[in-house]
Amino acid sequence: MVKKLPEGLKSHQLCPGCGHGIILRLLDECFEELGIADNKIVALGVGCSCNANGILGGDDFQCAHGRAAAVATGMKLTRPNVCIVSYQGDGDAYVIGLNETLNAAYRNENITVITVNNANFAMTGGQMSWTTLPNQKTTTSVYGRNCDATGAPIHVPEIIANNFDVAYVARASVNDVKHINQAKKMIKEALTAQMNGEGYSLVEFLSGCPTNWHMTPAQANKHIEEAVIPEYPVGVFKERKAQ
Ligand SMILES: Cc1ncc(C[n+]2csc(CCOP(=O)(O)OP(=O)(O)O)c2C)c(N)n1
Ligand code: SF4
Repeated sequence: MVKKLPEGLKSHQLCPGCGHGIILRLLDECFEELGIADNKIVALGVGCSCNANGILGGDDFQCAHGRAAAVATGMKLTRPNVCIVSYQGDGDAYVIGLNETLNAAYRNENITVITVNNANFAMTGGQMSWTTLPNQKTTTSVYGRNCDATGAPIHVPEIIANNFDVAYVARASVNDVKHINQAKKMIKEALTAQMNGEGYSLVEFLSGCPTNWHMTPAQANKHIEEAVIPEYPVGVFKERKAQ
């Protein structure tokens, strides 16, 4: 069965096997199915996430690197009835923009943050990120990440869920059909939490980057199952329904 593409979705220039394409399609499907395709703005991080600019239907805004959660906060305060979503890579949201990410969660801003964790700074050529796995080779950890020197992989969803009074936090994966179906439900829960005024929601996606991982798309999906998910468990970490 061929599934109809969401109305506004356009073709893209991402690498074959890149997780961004699947995540953006899921996002567009959720906007359409929740009836908010014409009542949402996406605040874009800098990175391969910028490609969303030409893919997603409707309004988006290109933010400075790391600042999408702060921009989304401003959008929501001035347009409280519009669904506001930030779409950011792990380097954008968890390294250069960690301050903005945590502060928006700390204040329980009524926005939805989508992060794409591909364990590296992809757009700039595959440098080490805070999410890079122990011993993972990148262009700035050529012998493999040494956590004694660099610190260990960061688990931002767990930090937020365990410390802040927010509405919804989850981690998804798009490496196989089972996870893709689960991921779509998580996006809908996060967007619904915002539309119900429950507060901050975040969904992190584990996403393959075959180009910088030097793998085929199939190898990248297998790598997510065998190496990435054991470090970053998939699941719902916080779910608060409206009182
Ligand atoms: C202030 C600033 N510093 C650095 C850069 C260079 N830069 C552009 S994209 C990027 C990495 C993005 O990585 P990530 O957020 O993980 O997204 P990905 O490309 O992996 O999807 C960097 C460092 C920039 N554009 N602006
Ligand atoms: S470099 Fe990686 S994250 Fe960027 S488009 Fe290619 S596969 Fe996707």
